[in-house]
Amino acid sequence: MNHLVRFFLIIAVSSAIILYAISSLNTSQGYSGTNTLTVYNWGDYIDESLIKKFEKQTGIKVIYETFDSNEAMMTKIEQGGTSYDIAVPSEYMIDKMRQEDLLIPLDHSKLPNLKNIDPRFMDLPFDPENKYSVPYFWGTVGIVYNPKMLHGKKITSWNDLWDPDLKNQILLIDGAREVMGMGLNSLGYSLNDTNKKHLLEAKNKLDLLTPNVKAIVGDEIKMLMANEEASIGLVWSGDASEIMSENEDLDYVVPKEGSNLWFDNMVIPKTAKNIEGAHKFINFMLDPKVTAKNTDYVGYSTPNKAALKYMPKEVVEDERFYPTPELTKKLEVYENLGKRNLATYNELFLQFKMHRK
Ligand code: SPD
Repeated sequence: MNHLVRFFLIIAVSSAIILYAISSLNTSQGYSGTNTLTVYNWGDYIDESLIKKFEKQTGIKVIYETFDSNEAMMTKIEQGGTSYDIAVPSEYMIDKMRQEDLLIPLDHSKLPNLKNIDPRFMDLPFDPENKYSVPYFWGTVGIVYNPKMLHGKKITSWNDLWDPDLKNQILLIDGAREVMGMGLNSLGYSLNDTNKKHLLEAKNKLDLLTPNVKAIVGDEIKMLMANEEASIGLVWSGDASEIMSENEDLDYVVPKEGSNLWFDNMVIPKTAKNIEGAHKFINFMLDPKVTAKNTDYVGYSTPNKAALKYMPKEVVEDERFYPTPELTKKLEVYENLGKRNLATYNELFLQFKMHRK
């Protein structure tokens, strides 16, 4: 045998051994390359014991990754480096992904548990007939506050936050649309305003809030508010509910000028490799008992009507977190404003963050 043939033989045998070792390692853990499922979700947004339960029930191994904003999620999906099988964007990003052909249509025959969703959360403008998305959680944006630290002062308006007595007292979630939205709403403008003059006015007004802003943070806002590190927080309603379960002194309000009503839905991105498994995962998450357990853990509001009977009455009857349809009608859902306008929101938010430094 000449040297070259021997060389290629050695390479072939070593590759076969390595491939065999990898595949037996996976098999010994109960999964193979084809029955893994990569789930991309917001941080702190699932009861992880349910992932274990799903793995046990289906034999599918879940690889779980998290993001902290719609924009970060979108960038990762567009880059296409990871084969995400499930993602959980909010409504305006679903609209954008759908328009950019980044989503796979759902096979509703594989989602019998879809019947559990309250029709109020189905067929919404960002995804007519739920062709691409299934409701996961929903809520509002508002202010969580600590009346004890505020010496009984009540918060009812966005403009209350500009009170000079609140120096270094406010925490903001790190979201461009949420923070810019607060500036816009406080001036009486829409959350979907694209008028450059109004956007700049909102950003300038936010700059004036700077002395009161202690920090702009991610999920740690829950721990900081519960531990009374600040007296006011701009938060998503589910985080407020979680904070208030840790510290009963706090309260949550949707300001009188109006605010945002949002929906986070499960989708199957174009990057998916396990479309069958993705449908199984979505259907599993829609099971009423699974949803009730997930909702209890996460603290956000569920759109799953069938799950409500497995949840504490005081939770589902709390109108701060399950606002009535009359109330939600007064709130605004973020629209997909297009690449240019979204970039303007992000840029102005960044400038506001820099202004603080
Ligand atoms: N920690 C989970 C946060 C999920 C918040 N999603 C709300 C998005 C509103 N656009």
